[in-house]
Amino acid sequence: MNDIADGWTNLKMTARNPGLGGSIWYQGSGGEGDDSGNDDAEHDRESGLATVTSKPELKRPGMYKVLLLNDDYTPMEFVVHILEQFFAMNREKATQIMLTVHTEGAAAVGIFPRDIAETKSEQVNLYSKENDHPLMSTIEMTD
Ligand code: TYC
Repeated sequence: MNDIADGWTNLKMTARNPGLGGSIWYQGSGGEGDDSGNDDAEHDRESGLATVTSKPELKRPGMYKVLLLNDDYTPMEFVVHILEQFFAMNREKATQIMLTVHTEGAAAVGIFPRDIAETKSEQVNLYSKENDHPLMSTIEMTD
């Protein structure tokens, strides 16, 4: 077993390592109670304590799509400008994505950690409002 934490892997907790993992420890063959997913008991060679490893409590943060929504009024050139400025696209890519939104109704324009996706979407909506265009973006969790 590899107990070196990589930031996401759970730590094994023993009497000497009362860590964050929430594991339990017990002596001998007590055996009472439901250790909910902790059936991977092993014997601690030094102390004679049986240790149980809990299931990981940290989950990798999800990624979020920033979606751009079509409307009937925002000028195409303004949408291209948004995609260049906020999503670092070149003119050709920005034009292609803008036309996809125009014809399909919406398209993902980038995938980011949640905070960054939220900020980008808010920036687009604010900048559009400041320029009197109804262009809207939103975010959506990836699968
Ligand atoms: N449908 C708009 C027009 O015909 C163009 C447009 C494209 C608007 C993409 C919004 O997200 C958008 N002027």
